[in-house]
Amino acid sequence: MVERTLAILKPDCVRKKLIGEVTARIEKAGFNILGMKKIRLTQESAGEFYAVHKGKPFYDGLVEFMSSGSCVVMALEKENAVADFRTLIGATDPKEAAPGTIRKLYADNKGENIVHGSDSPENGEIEINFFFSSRELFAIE
Ligand code: IDP
Ligand code: MG
Repeated sequence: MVERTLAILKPDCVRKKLIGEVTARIEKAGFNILGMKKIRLTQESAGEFYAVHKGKPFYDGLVEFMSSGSCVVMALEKENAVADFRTLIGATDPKEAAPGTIRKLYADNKGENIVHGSDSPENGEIEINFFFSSRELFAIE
């Protein structure tokens, strides 16, 4: 099934000047980029985006990190996009990520792990709508 997933190139990705390399890997893996922009999350908006993790020990650090600099958000589309994107990025902790995955290649630790991917098609739609209006999404024609 053709699905959509949200990708966030996190502040560590932007600081390391890896926007181009990570985007190239995403395109080479077959994802269509429907929308893409640079944003800066406030602590409030980062907290809202990651509300599902509220109360977990890493939540405050996650909100701090995600609002510490700018991010690039992308709406991606592909057959089986959610699972395929998570395969491309690898496990949350780069130490556990498979060889050749984006997190294995570029991430420093479990918190600063370069990229976000949605965890279900339903959340993919919700997360894309968090950042993009329908007027900002364009199919490849
Ligand atoms: P995911 O990004 O692979 O879906 P989640 O469990 O949804 O992983 O966690 C969201 C984000 O919170 C992770 O990408 C990472 O930045 C951070 N995080 C998750 N678990 C930990 C942890 O144990 N220590 C530090 N940060 C964590
Ligand atoms: Mg997650």
